[in-house]
Amino acid sequence: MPATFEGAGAASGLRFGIIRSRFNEDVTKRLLEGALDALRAGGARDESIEVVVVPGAFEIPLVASRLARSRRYDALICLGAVIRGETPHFDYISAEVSRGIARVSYDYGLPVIFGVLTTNTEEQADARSGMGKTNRGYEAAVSAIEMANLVKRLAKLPGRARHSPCKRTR
Ligand code: INI
Repeated sequence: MPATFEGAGAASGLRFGIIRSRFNEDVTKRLLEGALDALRAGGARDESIEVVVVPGAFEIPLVASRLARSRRYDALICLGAVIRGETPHFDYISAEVSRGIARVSYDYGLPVIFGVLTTNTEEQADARSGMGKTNRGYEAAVSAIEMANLVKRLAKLPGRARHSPCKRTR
């Protein structure tokens, strides 16, 4: 059987950064509560969690990039709510925030989890930020724990020995 790698494990001993946008604040505060519930349930201590608040979802990637650059965290969790009914530029904001978050993740080799709701209505946003495990913030934090453990595990895999160039003999 081939070796299989999964990110099983707890959140204890890991550091998490959370970026929460203030736009649609009722929703994003509930996403934050969900994320904190999942991290605490996984064994994370409050001292290992830091929360940064930004004005809107559009600003999330910049702060994610700054936090990733600090090398202070094992995973970042991005929480926001973009609701179509409220803006003609819904498509621009949701495209940029998703692209930006993915880019930070690839650039830094760090799990940067997409916990941004993009919904057509406020009702849909409410439904995805309620109590319990279907809260998108809760789900995002569960993914963050899994990915932080997986990336740590993969980092310990030995690489292949490099070919050393032949020495010239006279
Ligand atoms: N930001 C959001 O997070 N959600 C929205 O639904 C939203 N709407 O509707 O416009 C929104 N706009 C603000 C945007 O994210 C930036 O903060 C703003 O454009 C300043 O750069």
